Amino acid sequence: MTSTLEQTTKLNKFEKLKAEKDGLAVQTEIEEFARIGWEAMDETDRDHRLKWLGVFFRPVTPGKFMLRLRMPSGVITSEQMRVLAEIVQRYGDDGNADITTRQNLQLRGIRLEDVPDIFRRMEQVGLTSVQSGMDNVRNITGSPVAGLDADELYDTRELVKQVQDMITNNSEGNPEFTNLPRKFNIAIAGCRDNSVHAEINDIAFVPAFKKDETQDETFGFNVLVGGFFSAKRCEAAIPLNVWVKPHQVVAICRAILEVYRDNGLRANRQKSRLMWLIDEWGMDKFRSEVENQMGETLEAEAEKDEILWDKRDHIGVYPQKQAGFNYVGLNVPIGRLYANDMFELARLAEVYGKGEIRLTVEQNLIIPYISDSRIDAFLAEPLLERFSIEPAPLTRALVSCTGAQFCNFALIETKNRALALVKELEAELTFTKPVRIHWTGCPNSCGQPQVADIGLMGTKARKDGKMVEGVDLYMGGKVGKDAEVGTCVQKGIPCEDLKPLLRDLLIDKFGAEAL
Ligand code: SRM
Ligand code: SF4
Repeated sequence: MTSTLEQTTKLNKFEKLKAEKDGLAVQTEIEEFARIGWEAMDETDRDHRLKWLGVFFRPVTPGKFMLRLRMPSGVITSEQMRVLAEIVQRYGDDGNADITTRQNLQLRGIRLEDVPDIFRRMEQVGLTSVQSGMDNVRNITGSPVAGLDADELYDTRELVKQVQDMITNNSEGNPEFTNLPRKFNIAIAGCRDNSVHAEINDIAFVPAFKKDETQDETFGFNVLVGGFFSAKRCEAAIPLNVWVKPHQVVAICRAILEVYRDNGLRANRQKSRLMWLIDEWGMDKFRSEVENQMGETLEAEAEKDEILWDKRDHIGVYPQKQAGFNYVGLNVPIGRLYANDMFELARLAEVYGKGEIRLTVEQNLIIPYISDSRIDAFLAEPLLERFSIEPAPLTRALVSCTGAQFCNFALIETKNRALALVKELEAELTFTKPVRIHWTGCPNSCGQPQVADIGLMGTKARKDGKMVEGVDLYMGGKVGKDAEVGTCVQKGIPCEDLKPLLRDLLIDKFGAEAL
């Protein structure tokens, strides 16, 4: 029989560090870490285990940590936004916040000595960052207009919250789910336009009706599983062939997570995401293990789902289902917010709305509940000159991952370069519609180049015999109804040669015209 020690020595670095000490154990040590400082800390705790609390050591900016929150369905109140603004304001030029591709916020410039106090202040306003990194379930996404959209089929906010609460034990931290084989993504869609990119999640719930015995339509979700992007492999989620009612969502998430936790492949980090287990077992076995874990037989999937629309970006003014009220989507170029922006957004949401802000997976935001009579005054607010409701067509749909400014995986600078390039192209071309350009700094694909019209993935390219920053070009990503994952069509384009190439592409394939 192999001893535990022998087993541990065969494990890869990450399995080893989790076996030695659960990531969440640092929860009780955070005061001590804050006291001794990051330089004196055990490196494994600092570089890895702190991520279980959402605190990310940044080798690019040592001593200035990133704090990744959890924001179920991307909903944040003015009060919460103000607390986060105060947190980043303290760090002057180092402090800012990025809206992420999972409807979430990441704060920059955080000093370790402040973390215990930051956590206390977050807790007071109902915010948490627990289990937001490493081998945990990421922020759970839902429609950003849930509860507002007259055409929604189901308001998923409460379900998203319940799933988060189950996974995190109501934000206390939950050792049941702190040692998954790898990261894990969940999305719950209640609208018709697939606003969550269901297809790129490990579990996705998509709306679907079934007829009951009396031929009445009952609302539920078809369940998709195994979608993911990684440097080595990208897969769209595939049907579990199961349909669940809303009240079964938490239970099936729990069952899938338990099956994955206990059986998922752990030897090779590149082959540990859920789809690899599904490959190994086949879908029938996977489904029956999930049913065993739940202790019930699940209904087969509904014949068709209700994702029938193109994806909306929500930028602009839209009437809500609540008569007399509107939600207004603002474009936040490359998702970056500074403390003053955050204070101002909190104020605007309170003065004109009901103190609520929503974030989108396109790294933009929405302020709901603005009454018809207040719309004109709201639109005249100075912040809307920068966070526009009518941005230029490329800026409107631009998404970018963090890139080299803060991320040590990055092969290239992304956010600033992305913005500068679309500004130049917008000055030279006219467009009939927005073109969705997504930048990602390395093959990890955090900026989701595979869902874009034009996806750009950082790489090293060769120019005049020298290695320079470059991109691989992705095309064919389709979102909304019949979503499809795009693929690489050209490799190794030096960034300095990109502008003419994109210009031609926009003219040839997307109907742009030279000015
Ligand atoms: Fe990501 C790792 C940023 C969405 C796939 N991702 C990282 C790290 C934590 C790496 C690191 O430690 O530096 C990045 C932090 C950089 C920083 O300082 O900001 C990072 N990922 C991001 C964010 C912030 C990009 C953005 O600018 O919006 C997104 C945060 C979402 C959130 O709120 O939790 C983000 N990452 C994604 C997505 C998109 C999605 O979920 O829809 C993906 C592809 C989908 C997927 O995971 O299936 C993604 N990130 C990865 C991977 C590759 C995973 C894999 O299975 O191989 C890594 C690397 C890893 O986990 O080993 C990674
Ligand atoms: Fe960093 Fe790469 Fe993710 Fe961009 S895609 S945030 S460079 S890990």
